[in-house]
Amino acid sequence: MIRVERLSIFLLELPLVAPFVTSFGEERTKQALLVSLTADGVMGWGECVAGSGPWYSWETVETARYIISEHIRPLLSGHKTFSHPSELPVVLAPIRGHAMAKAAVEGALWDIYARLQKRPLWQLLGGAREAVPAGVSVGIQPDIPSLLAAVEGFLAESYQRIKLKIKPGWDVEPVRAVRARFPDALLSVDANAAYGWADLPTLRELDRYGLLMIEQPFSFDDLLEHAQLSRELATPICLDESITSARRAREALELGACRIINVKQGRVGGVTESLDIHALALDKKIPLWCGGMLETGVGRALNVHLATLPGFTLPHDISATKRYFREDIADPPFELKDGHIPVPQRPGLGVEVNWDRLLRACTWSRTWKL
Ligand code: NPG
Repeated sequence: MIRVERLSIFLLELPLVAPFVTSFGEERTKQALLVSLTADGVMGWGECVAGSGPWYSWETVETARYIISEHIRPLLSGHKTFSHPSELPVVLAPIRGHAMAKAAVEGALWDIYARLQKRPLWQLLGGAREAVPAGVSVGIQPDIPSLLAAVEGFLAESYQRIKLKIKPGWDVEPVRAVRARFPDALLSVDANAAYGWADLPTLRELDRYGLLMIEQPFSFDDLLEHAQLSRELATPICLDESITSARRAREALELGACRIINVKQGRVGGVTESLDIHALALDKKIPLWCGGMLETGVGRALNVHLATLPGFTLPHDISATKRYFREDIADPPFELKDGHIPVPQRPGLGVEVNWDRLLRACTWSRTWKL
């Protein structure tokens, strides 16, 4: 039995090594929200993947801070004991939506659960890999030469898949240039919902470059139009933003809206929901991969453990720590080894929060006795 005693929230601000530009804007610093739970003297950590503004998702660090403090905390106080982390989503079910806020707390409970058993999390999830293939997501660059230089650097570091962020006006030309220079690279594109039917000629053009997938071309909450688009293109459509739960994943597959799913445990409401998507994907033979949200070492560790599951067969948006931060708040940093990220083998998430660095990056924190 896990008896949770304390809940803490930490808001952090960490400078990114380089600005990250997507179709919805530029990030220079990472605002992170970390959650810790204490049970039986053991502390577990979770990271909320919400951003500073409602651009990728409607959730933000501020909405998550509010939901965790004012709504999740009382539900936790009223429950307190868990025999398994998968019981938490049932306790939190009265709160509609707010997947990222819920997932952060569930992540901390999984960490405690595995630490109490002195086993690495991947073993308890049913993972079976010692290292996971690392891909890299390349933000929109100022020009083609900078893009080619960035891609060349990442390939030299042995990243297994290059994902190019695209938006109208920065799509066919960068893809053509990268494909011409690196004909054998595993290449995909991510539109973050920046296109519509009027862009069909552009999408057809992208269809000619042997891409592994086109990720979330249409609206963030659409399934139907993606199903229609899927029938127009040879390149598989991968959905990210549109898949907000296992139920949505089932609907997407039923409609033929995607042939690949990007799993972000935060976006779908936690590890338990991700495991449901994983079971569905295995059943339907749909390849999965783990997306990234520029997480600190805490969230990155959880992604690495999840990515060890057998249905996660494509390279992930899990890159080495140094690609994001000069100084992360968790140790040890994740490093690339032959294009793979080794899976932590110590108990729980297998990373330790460095309190000095955490407190230096912290802009607000609060602790409650449950
Ligand atoms: O490697 O963590 C990473 C970043 C991967 O491109 C990436 N993430 O749309 O998937 C995305 C994108 C993102 C980043 C979205 C930050 C929202 C915020």
